[in-house]
Amino acid sequence: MFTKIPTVLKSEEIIDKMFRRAKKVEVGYSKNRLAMEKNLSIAKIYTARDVSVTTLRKYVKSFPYINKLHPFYRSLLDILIDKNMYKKSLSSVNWAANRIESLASKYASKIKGVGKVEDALKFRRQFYGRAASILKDIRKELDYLNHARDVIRKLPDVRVDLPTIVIAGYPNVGKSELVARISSAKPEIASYPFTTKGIVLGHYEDSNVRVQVIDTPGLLDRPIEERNNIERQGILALRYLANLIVFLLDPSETCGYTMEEQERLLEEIKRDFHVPVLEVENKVDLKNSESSRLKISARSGDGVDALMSEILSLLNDDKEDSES
Ligand SMILES: Nc1nc2c(ncn2[C@@H]2O[C@H](COP(=O)(O)OP(=O)(O)OP(=O)(O)O)[C@@H](O)[C@H]2O)c(=O)[nH]1
Ligand SMILES: [Mg+2]
Repeated sequence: MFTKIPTVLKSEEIIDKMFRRAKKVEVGYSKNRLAMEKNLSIAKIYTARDVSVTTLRKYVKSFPYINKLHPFYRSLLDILIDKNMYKKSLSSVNWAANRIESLASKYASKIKGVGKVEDALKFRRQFYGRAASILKDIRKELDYLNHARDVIRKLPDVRVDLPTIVIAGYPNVGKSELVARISSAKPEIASYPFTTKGIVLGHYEDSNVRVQVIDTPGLLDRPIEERNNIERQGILALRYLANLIVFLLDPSETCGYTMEEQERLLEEIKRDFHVPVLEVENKVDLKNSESSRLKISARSGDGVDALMSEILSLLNDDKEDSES
């Protein structure tokens, strides 16, 4: 989704590129040395302008407006980059492009009026000096944009337009096994800024709907209290994506966590996310509890069809709620 943002050159690199291209410019031979030098100087100035201005404007155009992004991405970027610096950088780059453009016109018309070859050369050099110094002035801003590019490109490439379920629960309760069972294709892994493991994206598909299924190893699998503020916000960003959280419990406790611990995490997620939570007990083949929760075995597939119909019906309610 964000892969089209180009690498941002350093200001020295743009200056080099600008001079390299201007140097190659030639004009047709003319017996009138003055006319020829004037044409040549103007042509070089325009080339230098085109190279630098096109480069800068391409950056301004390809970086997203953070405020127009989906709230999921917006909330992640709020934590990951300095929004003021980001905006300031883009507007400085835009300013530099405009400034170089108007200087080019100004110097071209000065050169048109000169009567001596040396004056044409002098104005050409003056333009070069000023354009280069404008580019040097935005060195920090260009560097910042390049940093922002690296951050933005690492954002998980999710489908914000699809109904989405997020699978939560302690490690080893069977989240991955469930995602693999209900996903039509092999799930993909996308990086997520607050976990080294990455999130897993699968899709459930039948003839009527397509649902995005997100497994969150390392994110929704331990008490949120154990997280620092930034991590917590990063995890909570998932609420903008999830239409439904499916919380898996393992009553057999073979996952290594007691039901008491698991219930505590469940309560915490219900409290913090403000997203409907479907509670599901997994591994019924090992232990069938007394509770009234939905029960499945992700391993054998028992109860998974019933779970899917429940999920689809809840997603449908959610859709009707948001439409009414
Ligand atoms: N008996 C039984 N074992 C299961 C079931 N579902 C998952 N398991 C097993 O439980 C173990 C953990 O399953 P995973 O799907 O990797 O668990 P997870 O929640 O994704 O774990 P993390 O990725 O570490 O958070 C694996 O050995 C699974 O084969 C089930 O329904 N019954
Ligand atoms: Mg897993």
